[in-house]
Amino acid sequence: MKAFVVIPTYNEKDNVKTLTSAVLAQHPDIHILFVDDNSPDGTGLIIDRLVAENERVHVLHRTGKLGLGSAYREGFKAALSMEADYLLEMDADFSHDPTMLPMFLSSMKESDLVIGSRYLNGVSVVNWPIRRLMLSYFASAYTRWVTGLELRDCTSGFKCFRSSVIKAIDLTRVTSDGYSFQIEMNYLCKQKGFCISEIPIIFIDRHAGTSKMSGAIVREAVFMVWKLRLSTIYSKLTGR
Ligand SMILES: Nc1nc2c(ncn2[C@@H]2O[C@H](COP(=O)(O)OP(=O)(O)O)[C@@H](O)[C@H]2O)c(=O)[nH]1
Ligand SMILES: [Mg+2]
Repeated sequence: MKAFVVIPTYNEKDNVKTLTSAVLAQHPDIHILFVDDNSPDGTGLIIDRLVAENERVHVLHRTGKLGLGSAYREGFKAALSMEADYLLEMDADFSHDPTMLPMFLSSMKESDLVIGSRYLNGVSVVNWPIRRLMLSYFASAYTRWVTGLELRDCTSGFKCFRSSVIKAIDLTRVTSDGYSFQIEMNYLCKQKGFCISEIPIIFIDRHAGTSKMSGAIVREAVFMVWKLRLSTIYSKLTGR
């Protein structure tokens, strides 16, 4: 079994080394694929050293900041070409707890996509400013309302896909650049009838580095959900 943890990085120099040992320690069949967008803080060079030190660490270097969504699309393609059985998504800032990885893998027995949920049992988020927490919490409620997705956490970035799921989705038609990539992928998985489940996680705000969240990322998500909904209505009406 090969499980690839795909980790997009932009200015994460203080996190990648400790994260690598924490992730690799969880299971002997886990590989890491970093997708670094030419981070100005030198993250890419640190990752190159980690790749040289360990055959389970891989990296995709990109020319500039191209967004989290495209980082995952390119990372998934590369991981599939390295015969990944499972494709995991994880942030590089320890907001996602590496010790949860075995739980994701064991939960894949019954599901095609397992989502680490911050809102399964109330709210499991630590140290986020209230504004940010409200934004995230209501983004899920808004997404449920517009798309009909029945997930408690529609925007979580801690997930595990069976590789056949990613193969079944035409990634060239997935257009989100920012965090609405999570919504779009969840929605396409549901449309294709894959079995999706949520497991509870605790999300802790980052210690090192800064968030890449922006107004543009929020705006993209606000409109993306309507695009998804309208595309379903259109295909129902036209049968295409
Ligand atoms: N390669 C790449 N990684 C990104 C980009 N934007 C964010 N990331 C990474 O995506 C993950 C989540 O970003 P973060 O800023 O922590 O988001 P937040 O937790 O929602 O504030 C982190 O590992 C970032 O380094 C990007 O444009 N390109
Ligand atoms: Mg973060």
